Amino acid sequence: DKTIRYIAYSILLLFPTVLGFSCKTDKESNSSVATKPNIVVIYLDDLGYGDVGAYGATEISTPNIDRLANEGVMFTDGHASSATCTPSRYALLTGVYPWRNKDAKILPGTAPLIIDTDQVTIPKMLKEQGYYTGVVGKWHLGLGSGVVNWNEHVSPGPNEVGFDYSYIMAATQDRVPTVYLKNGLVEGLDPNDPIEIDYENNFDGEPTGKDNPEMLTMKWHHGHNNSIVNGIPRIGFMKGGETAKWSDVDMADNFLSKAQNYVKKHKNEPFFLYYTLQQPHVPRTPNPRFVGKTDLGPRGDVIVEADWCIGEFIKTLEDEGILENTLIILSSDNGPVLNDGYYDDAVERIGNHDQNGGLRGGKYSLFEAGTRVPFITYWKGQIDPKKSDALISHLDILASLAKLTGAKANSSDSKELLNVLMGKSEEGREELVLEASSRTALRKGDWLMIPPYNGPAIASQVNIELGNSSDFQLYNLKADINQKKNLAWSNSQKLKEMINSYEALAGP
Ligand code: NG6
Ligand code: CA
Repeated sequence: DKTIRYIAYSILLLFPTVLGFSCKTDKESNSSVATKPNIVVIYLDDLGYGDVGAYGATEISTPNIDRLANEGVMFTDGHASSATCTPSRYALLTGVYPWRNKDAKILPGTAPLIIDTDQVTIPKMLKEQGYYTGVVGKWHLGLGSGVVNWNEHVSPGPNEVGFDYSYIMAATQDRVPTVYLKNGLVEGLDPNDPIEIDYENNFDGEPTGKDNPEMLTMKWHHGHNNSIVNGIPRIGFMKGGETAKWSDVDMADNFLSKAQNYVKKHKNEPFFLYYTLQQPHVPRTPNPRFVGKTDLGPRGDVIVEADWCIGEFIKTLEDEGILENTLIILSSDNGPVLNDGYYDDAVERIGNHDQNGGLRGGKYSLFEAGTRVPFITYWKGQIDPKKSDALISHLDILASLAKLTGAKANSSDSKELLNVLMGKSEEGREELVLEASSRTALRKGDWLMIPPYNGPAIASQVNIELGNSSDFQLYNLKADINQKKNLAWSNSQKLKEMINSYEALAGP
């Protein structure tokens, strides 16, 4: 009788599981049924196509990103909208091509917010579907609407474009102000030591990287010779705010713990988290725990650090019992660069590492390495492991998440590709306009067309081919992924077709 009770009890215990399982099968057979899993976008800064083990890196070990890639959908043709940060982040959050917005360019730390507070954004859309929404990490989409007073509540910013919670650095790690803002307020600010920021003129008597090399722990190569914070010369001038200044070597741990706390606090409601890591953007400042983890110097070490953070973050989802109910999308805002303005051995110690993964160009470039980045979707129990060659852009995340959660999104630039994100289809985009520093190019099928652009073929300081040429360029990426053979004149029919499509999409 004890045994019978035990069996009955077990059946009772099992029942919800069985129910849950049959629900799931239902869901799978009818993809139009909206669900509300947690959604996390993990966004790295300047991580290259070849910087991740799963994408071919052998000199940097990234087991945690590899796990997501190997157990989720690993896209081989996934693109950031642009080859620099601000426009890519604008496109990701709004689903709108950034070249439609003249302000979507690399922003100084004093730039106003470039997302309209009336505009649709992923967090706004998800909020309407009952999500709690948060951003932790790099912002770089501007703050305020004119001159920002950093000693008061800074607004509009992330909280005005859909985020319930924000914990951010305003711009980049190499730009002032070098402080964190929590929900619009500078964290740890002493009101008796107010912050002043200027991107043109220094404040009287303040040292600079240019004039005070003796104070530097990291040397500047180009740009980056204004105010000195923690021995590192930055872009822009800053005075005051001593107690609020961040510690560079603790930034990764700090963002991680904020992301973990966010998950713990909101695990019982559907949540959206936009977790934007600062690595491997300059200045590369690995925590001492990670120094020497690779033979590549700080650039390699901070990638290992970022991978560790991602592993810890996933562990938190696991420990809180919500990994199976969380869709993770991981990517990078633009392609890689070695020397981006500091001497940090990235070039000297590159050895056998290929940050581009064989692609031409890099950050700032219209060639493939500018925008083709690691792009992974992972959802334990819902997404089956797969390598997908579908063409997909960060632009498409908005419309796809709308479909997933039952929201309405009428952005024509953002294509609804939920089945592609879920690994159920390889029918990605037919065409995509790529952008690099306001220049655009057209991808269509296997073809890429770059119109003629003035300007240097190579950005000499960063040593990256930009894609500029006085001629049209036409590449067949299927036959020539390295973009070695310009077919513009040998295939004039194709060129004409591409020019027509380009003009229809992105022309004046
Ligand atoms: C450039 C900086 C570069 C980096 C980039 C923004 C100089 C000379 N170079 O202007 O170091 O900060 O802006 O990178 O200042 S991004 O990933 O945020 O787009
Ligand atoms: Ca970037």
